[in-house]
Amino acid sequence: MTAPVRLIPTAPNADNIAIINIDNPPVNALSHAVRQGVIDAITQAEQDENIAAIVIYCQGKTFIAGADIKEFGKTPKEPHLPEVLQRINQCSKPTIAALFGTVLGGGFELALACHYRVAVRGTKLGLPEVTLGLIPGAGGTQLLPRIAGVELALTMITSGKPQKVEQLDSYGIIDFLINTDSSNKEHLLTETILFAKQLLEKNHASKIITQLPMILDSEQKEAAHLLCQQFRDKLAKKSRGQQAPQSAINSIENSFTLPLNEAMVKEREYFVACRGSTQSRAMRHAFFAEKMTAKLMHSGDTKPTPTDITSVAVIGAGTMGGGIAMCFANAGISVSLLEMSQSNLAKGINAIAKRYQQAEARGIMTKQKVNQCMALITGTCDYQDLAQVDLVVEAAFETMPVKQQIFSQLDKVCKPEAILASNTSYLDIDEIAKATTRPEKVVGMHFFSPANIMKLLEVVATKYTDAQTLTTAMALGKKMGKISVAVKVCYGFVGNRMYACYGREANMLLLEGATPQQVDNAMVQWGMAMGPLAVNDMSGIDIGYQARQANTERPDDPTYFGAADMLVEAGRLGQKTHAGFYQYDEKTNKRSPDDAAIKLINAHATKLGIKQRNDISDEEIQQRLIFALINEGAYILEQKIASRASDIDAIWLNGYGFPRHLGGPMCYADEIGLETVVATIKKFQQQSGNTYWQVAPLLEQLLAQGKKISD
Ligand code: 3H9
Repeated sequence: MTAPVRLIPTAPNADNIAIINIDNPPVNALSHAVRQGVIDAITQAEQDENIAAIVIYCQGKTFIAGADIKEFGKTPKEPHLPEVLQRINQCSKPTIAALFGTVLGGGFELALACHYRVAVRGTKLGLPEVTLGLIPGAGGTQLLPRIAGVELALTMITSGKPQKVEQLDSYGIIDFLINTDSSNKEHLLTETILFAKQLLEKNHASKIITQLPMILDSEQKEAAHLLCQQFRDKLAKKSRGQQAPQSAINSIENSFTLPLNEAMVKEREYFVACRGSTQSRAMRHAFFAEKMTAKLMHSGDTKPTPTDITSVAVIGAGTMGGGIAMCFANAGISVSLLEMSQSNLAKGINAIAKRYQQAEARGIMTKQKVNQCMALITGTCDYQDLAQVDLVVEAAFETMPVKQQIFSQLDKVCKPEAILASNTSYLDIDEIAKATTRPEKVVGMHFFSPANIMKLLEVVATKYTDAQTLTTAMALGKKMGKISVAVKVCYGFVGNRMYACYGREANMLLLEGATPQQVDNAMVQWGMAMGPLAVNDMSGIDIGYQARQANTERPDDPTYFGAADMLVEAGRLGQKTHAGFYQYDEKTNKRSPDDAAIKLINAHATKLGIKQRNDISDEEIQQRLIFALINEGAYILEQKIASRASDIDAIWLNGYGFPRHLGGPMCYADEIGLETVVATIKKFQQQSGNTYWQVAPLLEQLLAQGKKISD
């Protein structure tokens, strides 16, 4: 194994300039070997009299993208990153970082510790630590505000969002911006060496960090405190329940109240506390769970290469079909949108144009990008126009006869190698595939609404889908920026099947005497983005009602979704009728509790012979909804509908607003312990006496073996 860090004592055409060459694929993370290697290289360069300046340069696709996240769960090993950065900064010879790619976390901190920074256009700089439940732990909260100001530091550190160097031009972070992009890395190296030569010619010395100014007068200090408070208040709502953003603000505040060395010590304390927290463990789990979804379990040795998809068709120009068409267009793929009539088609395309206009108005997309996307979308009412597309996604009505008829028609007109995908949320895709002569090329691509916004894509393999088709659908998802998770066929697949158990308990609790706002508040308090009943009102209670009516596997139990079904039959469909579990103001759509709904639910409970109680606690609501999810997730794993527990977590994090700092339902189960989970499920089974609370055998088995779900 070659060392990941090498000192090249003489750069091309510059005898007195050394290069510290870092080569640690895939993203040059600051693993222990890299940290040690950098210290050794700096020491060696300092001792070498022939070396006058040092360029830090990386091989591969990016400059250092941060600390090695895999090491965070292990015993920390010296040298720690702050020590490495201090060594770089206190080096008596100028150190210059040559930046390209995604310069993130510890990578950006290392660059800030260098005396100078050179970058190519398009380089992204960021401190994404909060997305991992951390704060920058090697000077980021001190160096960034000192170099670029408190406001930028607060924005970048608390959002975790990287920014392009061009956007940061006026902040004094980059000393020299090269007018090429990272595709020309040799040019970056040549220009950085030239920059170093010029520094030496002009006799520029090292810029030791302790000399960085951060002197604010009392007025400026007051303004900076106020800004910190504004961020605190904003993030208390936006990142509800998360520790890291608040710790980051505290640490940034130290940058103008404490001397650098003291503030650095405090930063490290905050970092270490965050690193050891359950929140950070859960968020690191989420990071790797999302990366893992892309790794398909292949039965053979050969891994199929995805087919290149350059043109697609979408059947149905409704809200879902339109959103799916936008996903393809956004990824630069041409889309043919098929509708039954010209008027429906015109309506669908107009709706897409409106959504793009909104994106442009909000500054999410440029006019140029909107025009490019719209130019990629064409409409047709003729199936023959789909003869040459590489892939079709059907997003038509959710009934088996309609889907089978569409697939049979597609099979006749599409080229033999075309992939035929269905966006069905519940229906048996094995049955849909049978309507074609190419069942191996049929797959589910289950988008979540709004399709152009939601990150999740369930890629559903039928029992006929071949590896090539599955790999292609997964790769296409990635190209569209989705978290694609491969799952197998069952009613509702992974996400909606679990959601049915969650919704079932929410509805049951209403019949038992909880109010809609009590259920929703308890779940929001627990960390969900929205309460289940408010979500149901938003999407339309009738959608689930119709799906349950069509489901032949639906339990023969009038209490099952009894409250929701009764409300639909009473004409209360949710926001669209201004009445559902709540009432909605006709003008503003503002939600408020509705006594009429509560009366209807209570009367229905009496009709069903359910004795209501007034002792339902928030804890009971939270446990019943979340443990129902965990139990169903365990059945799903046992039945191999999902390949890994972490895939289930990725689905819930990206499709259902599960709080990231709790890592997903299966991660959460491991965190609280299977003993508690199993004992509580058994208690609910005893209390309810119904069959919904049968403990999944997998949970019992893991508990008996002393294992976790993630093992
Ligand atoms: C930090 O720096 C703390 C410091 O402040 C203080 C320390 C004291 N470590 O995403 P990709 C792996 S916190 C380990 O598919 P892309 C990833 O798992 C860190 N592994 O590529 C995957 O592995 P595999 C702050 C990492 O081109 C492979 O690399 N930094 C790390 O689409 C390729 O990843 C971050 O949070 C890592 N840091 O995107 C950056 N990063 O092939 C996190 C990646 O086995 N990383 N891997 O599945 C990213 O945002 C993206 O990976 C990046 C590349 C944009 C860099």
